[in-house]
Amino acid sequence: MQQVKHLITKMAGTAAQKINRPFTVIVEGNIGSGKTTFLQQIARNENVCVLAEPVDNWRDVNGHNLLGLMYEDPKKWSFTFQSYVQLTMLQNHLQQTGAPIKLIERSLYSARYCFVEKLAKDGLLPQPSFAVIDKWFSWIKSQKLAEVDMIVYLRTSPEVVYERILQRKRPEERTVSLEHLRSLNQYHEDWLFNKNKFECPAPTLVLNADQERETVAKEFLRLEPEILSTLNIKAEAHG
Ligand code: TTP
Ligand code: MG
Repeated sequence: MQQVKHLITKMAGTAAQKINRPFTVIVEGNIGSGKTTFLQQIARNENVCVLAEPVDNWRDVNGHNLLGLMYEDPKKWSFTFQSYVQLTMLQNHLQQTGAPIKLIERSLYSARYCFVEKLAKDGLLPQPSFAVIDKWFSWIKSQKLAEVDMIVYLRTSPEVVYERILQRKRPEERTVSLEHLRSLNQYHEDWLFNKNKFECPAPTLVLNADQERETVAKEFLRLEPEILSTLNIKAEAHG
């Protein structure tokens, strides 16, 4: 959607004087919340570098489908899978681009604060394995290798994403239950909405993503003044 791209361009232009790297937006939300679709609505051109989530890479690591293995036997494969997810997320954060704006589906943060956290709490990721992933995560953060400027949180209800996941029929996700989505939703909510669990690495814009995708994009546009003020930017100075 051309206008969405225009708005992000405007935000990035206004923030450019403050930072010496691309203005980086991460798009977060439960499985099936519409992150990929949202990114696709931002027209691709030389000003915007769009990095969709590397799900296909997770399905073929030297011929191994780590995503599939993780769902089949989480106790055995969660550490392997989440270690690789962390690597591919870091690669996205570090991806060089000449574009002034970078949009990333998910981030190191949601992998750690939602998925890894849940696996550990559910007893599927042993504490020593959790500790290793967390040490890597903390070190990456301390080195400022995953800096972000804005979070777009596509907020959904578990029932809606459950339906979408059933419809899209990703083979690995056939065992995903409504209960699992409710729990994952709570991790996202505590992190990005209630803000009572983990730090938010950037100002967060919350969109109701139960709606049709066109409506979500329109809502994003309608919130322009709020976005700009959240980012402490005076829109009129840069119109
Ligand atoms: P999502 O990262 O939520 O991506 P999606 O493409 O399903 O979302 P959208 O429809 O909004 O575009 O999940 C992809 C799959 O990877 C899903 O089965 C959950 C799994 N996953 C983990 O198990 N651990 C992780 O750390 C991440 C990031 C994903
Ligand atoms: Mg996606």
